[in-house]
Amino acid sequence: MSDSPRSPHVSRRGFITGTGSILGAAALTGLSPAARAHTLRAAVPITDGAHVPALVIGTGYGGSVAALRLAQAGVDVHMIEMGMAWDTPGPDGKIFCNTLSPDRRSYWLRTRTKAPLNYFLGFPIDRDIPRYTGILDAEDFGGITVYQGRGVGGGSLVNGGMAVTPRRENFGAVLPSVNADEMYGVYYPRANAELGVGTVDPAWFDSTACYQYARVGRKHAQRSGFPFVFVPDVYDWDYMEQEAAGTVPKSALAGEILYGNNHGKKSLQQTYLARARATGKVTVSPLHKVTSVAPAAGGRYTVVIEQLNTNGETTATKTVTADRVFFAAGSVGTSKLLVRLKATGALPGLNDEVGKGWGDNGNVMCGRANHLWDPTGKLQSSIPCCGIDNWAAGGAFAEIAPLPTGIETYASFYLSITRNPHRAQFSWNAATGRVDLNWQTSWKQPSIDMARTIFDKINAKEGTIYRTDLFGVYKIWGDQLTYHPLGGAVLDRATDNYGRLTAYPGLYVIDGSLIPGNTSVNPFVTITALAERNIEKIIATDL
Ligand code: FAE
Repeated sequence: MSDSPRSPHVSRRGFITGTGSILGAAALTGLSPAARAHTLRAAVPITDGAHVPALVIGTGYGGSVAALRLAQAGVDVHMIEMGMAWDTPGPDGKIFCNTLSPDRRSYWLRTRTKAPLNYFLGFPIDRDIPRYTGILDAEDFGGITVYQGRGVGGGSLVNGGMAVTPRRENFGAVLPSVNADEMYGVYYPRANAELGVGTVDPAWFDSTACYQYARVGRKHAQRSGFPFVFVPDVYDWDYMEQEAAGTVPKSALAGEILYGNNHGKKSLQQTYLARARATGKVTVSPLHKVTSVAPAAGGRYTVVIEQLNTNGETTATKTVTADRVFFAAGSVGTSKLLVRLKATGALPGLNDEVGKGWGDNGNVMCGRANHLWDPTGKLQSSIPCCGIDNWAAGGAFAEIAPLPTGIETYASFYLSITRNPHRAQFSWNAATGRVDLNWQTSWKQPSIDMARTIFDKINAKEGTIYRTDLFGVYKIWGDQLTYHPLGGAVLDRATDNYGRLTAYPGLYVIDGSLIPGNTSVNPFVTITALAERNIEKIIATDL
């Protein structure tokens, strides 16, 4: 591990002078979809009866960090991913579809889209699509829909790329058992450097049409006395400037987000996973889903894996053995697996904290209706780059989000992250054979109240009102969902302080399920940094 600590506050150009790997990743973003696909294609599906030294379940942030660092330590790694590889262009020449024309590539095994913002001017905007192993899973539980990325790269494929390090004064509440000095001195800088984090050039921000919506958001925040902050992102800002200049194919400026970005965004495919594959020691099996992990002879584990077709049907069941298994299936995926395996007798020794401590990172959305003299612009970059920080005074951090509809909406749109205290639990339902989550929709009320500390004040100051046409018929708050599932296998509770499932030597959790429900900002930098911390310890002491 040769990375040198860096400031978590990485400047726009700062990361470009960093490691060669990051330069390589940045260069990749400008390639055509076909060229990117060729660069990334390396999948050799796992075979029935195989033995692997390290098996990683899932290819999101936690899984990618684990794979890279294990491979660099000389360990052969096989990654199992239930989603597709997303390395092959479709008939339109593009790997991913955009938000304006969602097709079968958009949703995981749905026959109708389920857009997070699903109404416009009070009319539903969801549409029928063919059932397919698409990229965005809108997973429904009783009281909440949890959005997650499906495919090689996990959430990095679908997310907005907002790469935010929590304020240090908030860290004690985010991960109480973790040494903050180590995180801010070593692991946050390492994560930021590897992910290729940068910020928009403020001068370009002030002049480009595609951030008019964000400038309106800034003006309104500042006139009400709220701190406005630029938010780092893993999008290639130089590429976006070229998009605006019309010299390269458009992605952020073509409504690409939620269902993948064909250019510009440095997803894990361009960063951690590219480096992992370059070691020659990491193999990925897409469209493979882990269904069981149980102890086997000789301290190994038996892992059962279903191979899927693009209709979601099982075409083969494979049983392999692994010396070590890393659960990196995301907060929901890992929690569901562990809860089921404990309840059904495969891993009965898991402790009673498994499934507990799940939170939604306090997500809640809303829109404000602006005056006709305050347009937000018909061209909106799909990549958010700024926010309103009222965490200390009101318990809310609101990102100023785009509404990339292609028409003037006169709306300001926000995703707030709030200090919601509620925590839910996953439990095994033997009658249905499913894992349930006991989150209640009414538990969003504290989030709404915290978001209102910002937007009631802005509305009063600006003489504006909330939009009521974006989440239903006369509905102000997008309170039915989260983009940021966290917890379910909480660090130092369900696991030891480094993610070890101590009853089963060789089993580890290394994803967002370790974080107890809230990060005060967007979560993936914290998930990545924590994974860096934990895998370093595991490699040093367990291998
Ligand atoms: P994750 O990235 O979800 O990866 C888990 C992987 O495991 C997925 O690829 C699954 O398909 C796979 N998997 C699950 N179960 C199985 C199984 N049984 N067998 C095989 N594979 C399996 O986990 N965060 C930010 O910080 N900034 C943002 O701007 C941001 N925007 C977002 C926008 C959207 C629409 C969404 C959905 C999320 C956003 N997030 C954002 C959240 C972020 O993507 C998320 O916290 C991380 O991706 C979670 O990382 P994990 O490694 O925990």
